[in-house]
Amino acid sequence: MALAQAQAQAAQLKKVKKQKVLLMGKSGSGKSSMRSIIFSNYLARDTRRLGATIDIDLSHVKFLGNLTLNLWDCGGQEAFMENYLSQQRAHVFSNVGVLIYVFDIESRDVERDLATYVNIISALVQYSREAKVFVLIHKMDLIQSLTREEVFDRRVNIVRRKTAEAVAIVRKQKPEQSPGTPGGAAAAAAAAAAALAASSPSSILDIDIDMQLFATSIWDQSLYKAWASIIHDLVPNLGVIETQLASVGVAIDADEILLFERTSFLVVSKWTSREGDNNPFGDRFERMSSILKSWKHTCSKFTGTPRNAEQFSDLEIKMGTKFSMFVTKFTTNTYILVCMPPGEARFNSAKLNVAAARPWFRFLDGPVIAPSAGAGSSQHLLAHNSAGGAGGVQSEANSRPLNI
Ligand SMILES: Nc1nc2c(ncn2[C@@H]2O[C@H](COP(=O)(O)OP(=O)(O)OP(=O)(O)O)[C@@H](O)[C@H]2O)c(=O)[nH]1
Ligand SMILES: [Mg+2]
Repeated sequence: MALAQAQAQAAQLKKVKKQKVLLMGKSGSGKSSMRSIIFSNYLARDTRRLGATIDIDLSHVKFLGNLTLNLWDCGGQEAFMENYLSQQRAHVFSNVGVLIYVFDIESRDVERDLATYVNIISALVQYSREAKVFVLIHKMDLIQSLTREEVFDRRVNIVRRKTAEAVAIVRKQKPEQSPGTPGGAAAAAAAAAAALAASSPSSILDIDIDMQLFATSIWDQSLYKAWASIIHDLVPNLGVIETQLASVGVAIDADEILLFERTSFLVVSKWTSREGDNNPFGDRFERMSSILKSWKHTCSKFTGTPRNAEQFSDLEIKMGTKFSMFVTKFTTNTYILVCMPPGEARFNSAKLNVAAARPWFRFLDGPVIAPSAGAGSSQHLLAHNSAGGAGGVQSEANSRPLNI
């Protein structure tokens, strides 16, 4: 039984996942800006220099070792949008894993924006019914902070209503009619609807869109919260990562552990102790992403190295009797942040043990060749726990990090 489980887990660790991610929304809404900040180390102010995207800017973002995001940054000028909905309809909307739709909250033509959104959702539902939808209500920094929540809530209600409308359009769509799409597009849309209806006639009726909405701005950490949620569901082997992080956390008696992807500094996974759960700062995860990204930029500025270069391998913060924390290069594709209760010996021991745990997270860097490497790892770390409290942990005096 255990062997079968280990084999299944090992097979999973070998898989490389590709995801088509559509980034859509009106021209100037901020799509390329957020993409450049998250994946290309741009500063928010650098985005003012970005030109409008022409047609589709396709990029392949390698996220960890076994996830590739095929990011389709779709220029939002009207002529392009019409083209995606007509001539390029099947090409753009087929096999989509995630649609990220960006609304500019300051847009003057809300009705028109919403009408376009409805058309996009209808096309998505026709071609990629299983796709997840993330709606970002963007440029929230332009709204007075006192009314931000209210403005966001109002927009959420409208978007949800419009999404339901889009689904209703697809439900009603007869094979021979396709509203709102001209010429060849009508034929393409009708054919798709017909194929969908023929394959499973009842399934059109229970279209249920998996949708999440976020208020975002490139000027604060809200962008990291939204994008961490987007990638969270896409990361392969998340269960394995979570289990192993928990094992490390318990073994070293940490308050909290965060695992970051090394370029974007998005939180891939986290573990919090019961004590750590009392932390009142619910936005600390995205704040840490934002702080570490800024730290990286500062390092680059003062060392004269390119922003994309690896800027630091270790960062330690000791806050007297409150807490201590370290961020360290973990695997090739990740950094790990460990927050500990105060205490020098505990801190040093945690650093050694985190270094010793590295080999068991090697699967984060790519498909695992030897099945035992990933599969055995959680058992090994759990053995540390079951040894009972600090007894299972390597102590500072007698431990050495593994040579890897
Ligand atoms: N105030 C504010 N401005 C933003 C924000 N995000 C992006 N911008 C600005 O909006 C402008 C347009 O951003 P882009 O990212 O080029 O817009 P886009 O959606 O890619 O536009 P197209 O490529 O034409 O579809 C830039 O000047 C950005 O600096 C934000 O959160 N707040
Ligand atoms: Mg753009």
